[in-house]
Parts: sequence; structure tokens; C-alpha cells
Amino acid sequence: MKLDRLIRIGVAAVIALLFVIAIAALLFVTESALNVWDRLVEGPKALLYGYVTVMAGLAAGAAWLIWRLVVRRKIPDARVSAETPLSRKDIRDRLAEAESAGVDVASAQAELQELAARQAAGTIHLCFFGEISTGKSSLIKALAPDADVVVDVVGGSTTDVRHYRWRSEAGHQIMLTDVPGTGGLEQALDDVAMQEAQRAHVVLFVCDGDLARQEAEAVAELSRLGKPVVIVLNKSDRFDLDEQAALLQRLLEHLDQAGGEIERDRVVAVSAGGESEVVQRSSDGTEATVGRQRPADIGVLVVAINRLLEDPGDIDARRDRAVFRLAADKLAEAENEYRTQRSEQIIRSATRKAVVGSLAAVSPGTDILIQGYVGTTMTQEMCKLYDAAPRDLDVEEFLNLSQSRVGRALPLSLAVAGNGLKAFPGVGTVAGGLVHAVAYGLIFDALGRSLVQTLSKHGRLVPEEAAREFEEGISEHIEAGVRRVARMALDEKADAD
Ligand SMILES: Nc1nc2c(ncn2[C@@H]2O[C@H](COP(=O)(O)OP(=O)(O)OP(=O)(O)O)[C@@H](O)[C@H]2O)c(=O)[nH]1
Ligand SMILES: [Mg+2]
Repeated sequence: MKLDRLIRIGVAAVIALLFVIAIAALLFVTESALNVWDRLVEGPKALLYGYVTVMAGLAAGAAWLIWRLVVRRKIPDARVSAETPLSRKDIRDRLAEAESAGVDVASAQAELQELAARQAAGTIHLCFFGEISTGKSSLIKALAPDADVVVDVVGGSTTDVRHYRWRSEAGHQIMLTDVPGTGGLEQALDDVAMQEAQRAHVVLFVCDGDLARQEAEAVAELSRLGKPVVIVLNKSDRFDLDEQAALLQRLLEHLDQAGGEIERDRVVAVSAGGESEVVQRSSDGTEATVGRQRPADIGVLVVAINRLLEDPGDIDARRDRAVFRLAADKLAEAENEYRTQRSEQIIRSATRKAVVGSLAAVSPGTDILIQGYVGTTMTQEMCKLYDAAPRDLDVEEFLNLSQSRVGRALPLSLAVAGNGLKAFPGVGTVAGGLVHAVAYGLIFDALGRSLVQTLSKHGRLVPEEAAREFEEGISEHIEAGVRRVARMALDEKADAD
């Protein structure tokens, strides 16, 4: 009791002393400031202004330094740039940068090569795009009767991309492109079709009725990519004139909502014809099913294409931009792939170092090393992989926050490690050192995986969030990683022995 009172009196005395010092300091500073100010005011004006300028400069410099140190740097968000148009130079630069980092850029590069080949040939590509069995192949066959086009009653008859030569009235060299129908069983074929549409100058969007939701979305996507879209209502032989007129109106509304260009001939109704099966009865009474060609009526489509090409405008530049976007998407996919592989390597290497370090330690258990070299290197390498330039302070803060969570997770990690090791035949009694090594390895493994999750979600290191991710996912990661890490520790131990 006495001691407590003494401490209180002591603290009170210190406060009183600090108060006196603060007042004295304030008086002293005020006096010198006023002194300096008086002299400046009396002295030449140039000195006054010079002095004020220097003071303001110093204050601004200090503020800037504090800002740099404390406030987080804003890293441009990759998702924002997904909407901005790309130039040839942008995409070339990105490719070169990614390639030097070790990313496989072949498929993105192939897009640029295909574009160059098409530019050199100077042909205009018209892509027939639409759901399966809407009559894309039949339309191409009607336009270019000599072409060897596959048409089938069964949906999904076209499974690859084919080009057929054609010529417009104005003498343009044209390629009619047939692609697989969308909305079938294979999502991969939808992608093939969409990518080919992206490479074309104009998309002829073929449908055989009002647009379903997916079709409307595809029209919107194509318009967003800057594609001139013509909606072609095929099989119009199945509708009477009033129905046709109502459908054309609906389609025009779809195009308008999708942000497509509403010009003359952007929505047309045609009949590609195609084959129908009819039962033929011969004079002897026998019946046979034969295919009969329906009459084609595609005049309005030919007119629409010719009109569109009368004044092609910036059709080439728009096609180029869409291909650059396609190449950028393929590059992003390749980068993701690369990150997945590389992050796995980084995690493995850190986990191995933790295991080896722990096996070599004299008294395992005293040294959880998250804040040490291994944790720092792993965090920095991972951030670099995700183009997130972290401040050293952020790395430190993340590791500190994670370290405080490790204490809670260690018993679980040890238990899982012990069980995991027992599952290996021939290990026999599991030595404590080995269990600790596996437990530490598991913690690094979990740390690495939570880092990958936050970095791929936010594109930068947000210490509190990354640490929370670590805490929330740790038990799941520990369970998932135990076989791998136990194997690693056993191998390392065998090597050491
Ligand atoms: N009634 C009618 N049927 C048509 C018309 N055009 C095509 N068809 C029929 O529609 C079916 C599908 O024709 P395709 O040309 O193979 O359709 P597609 O869009 O190329 O089909 P996928 O390649 O499978 O996506 C065939 O049975 C055609 O005979 C048309 O104008 N009227
Ligand atoms: Mg087809």
C-alpha cells in the first residue's frame, strides 16, 4: 500500500516537472520567435521574405516526408485499366516485360502475329456468331454456294473455325468466318467462338427468334469491344409478316440496350434455307425420307453487308483494338498461371527453410521465425510476384501481426504435425524435434497461402487484412499441407542423417 502511494507521488512529481519544462520551452520558443520576427520586420524586406520562404519550404519538406512515410502509396489498380483502350505499343511493352519475368507469352504473341498476317492480306473478316443451330453455316453456304460448308440438324455441327472467301459488290476481299455455336455443352467452344468474333471486323449475330439472356449479354459484350454488330434473324420462313415485324422491333431494342450502333440495316430478317426432310411417296406406294433444299432469301443481308462496307470508316482500327484487348486478356491469363506456379515455389522454398532451420536448432520451440529472414524474404518475393510494391513498414507490420497469431495456432499445428508424421509407415516413434520442424513448416506454408489469397484479391499488401486472412485460414491450410510438409521434413532429416 505504501509503495503504491509512493509511486503515485513520484508520477505526480514527474508530471509537474514535465509541465514546468513544457511551459518554459513554450516561453523560450515564443520569445525567440518574437525576437526574430521583430528583427526581421525592422530589417530589409528582402530578408523577411527570404526567411519566410525558407521556413515555408522546410515545413513543406517535412510534411512531404511524413506523408511518404506514413501514408500508403496508391498502387494503380489493374482492374481499372481493363477498360482503357490499348495501343500496339502498350501491348508490346507489356509482353516484353512479362516475357523477361519468365511468363509464357506465346498465346498472346500468336494473336499479334495473326493480326499482322490479316493486316498484310488486307481482307475484311465477317464472323457469323450465335447460338447453336441458328443457321450460321447455312447462311454462309447461301452466300458462298461453292464453299464446302457443314450443315446439320443436330446442334453443334461446327466445332472449329473456318474461313470462306467471298467478294462484296465494291470488290472487297472478304472472309466469311464460321464458328462453333454458343450455348452448347462445351464452354471451351463458346470461348473459341467469342475469341474469333473478337478478331473479326464485323460480327453477324445470327438468331432464330427473340434473344435469350445469354444472347443479349453476348451482343452487349461485342458492342463493348467496339465490334460493329448486325443482328440477323434467320429462319424467318417460320414467321408471318406481323411476327417478323414484332421480332425485328424487339431485336432493335436489344441492340439499343446493348449500346450497339443503331443504323440502317443493323437488324435484318432472312432465310438461309437449309435442308428440310420430306417424306416422298413413289408411284409404287413406298415412302422414303429425302432432304429438300428450302429456298433461300438472304437479299437483305447481302445489301446490309455491302452498305456497311461502302464506308468502312475506322473498321481496321477498331478491329486492331479488339485484338489488342484479346492479346492482353491472354497475357493476363498466362500471368495468372505463372503466378500460381511461382508462388507455389516461393512457399515451398520458405517452408523448407523453416523446416531445415528448425531441425538444426539446438532447442526447437524457442524460435518462431516468422519475423526473421525467411518470413521477410517470402513476403517480399510474393509481393513482387503480384506487382505489389509494399513499404518495408507494411511487411514488418504484417509479420508482427501474424506472429501474434502464431502463438494461438502453434498447439494445433503441433498436434496436426504429430498425427501427420504417424501416418508415414516406418517412422516409428516420432521425435519432438521432427514434430516441431513440421509444425513450423506448416505455419510458413499457411502464411504463404494466405499471402497469395490477399495479394490476388487486393493486388497489394494490406497488413491487417493479410494477417486476418492468415488467422482465418490457418487451420484449413495446416490440415491441407500436413502430408506434403511431413514428407519434406522426413526427406530433409534423412539427408541430414
Ligand atoms: N426453317 C429453316 N431452317 C433453317 C434455316 N437455315 C438453317 N436451317 C436449319 O437449321 C439447322 C441448323 O443449321 P446450321 O447451319 O447447321 O446451324 P449452325 O448455326 O451452323 O449450327 P452449329 O454449327 O451447330 O452451331 C439445319 O437443320 C438447317 O437446315 C432457315 O432459314 N429456315
Ligand atoms: Mg455451323
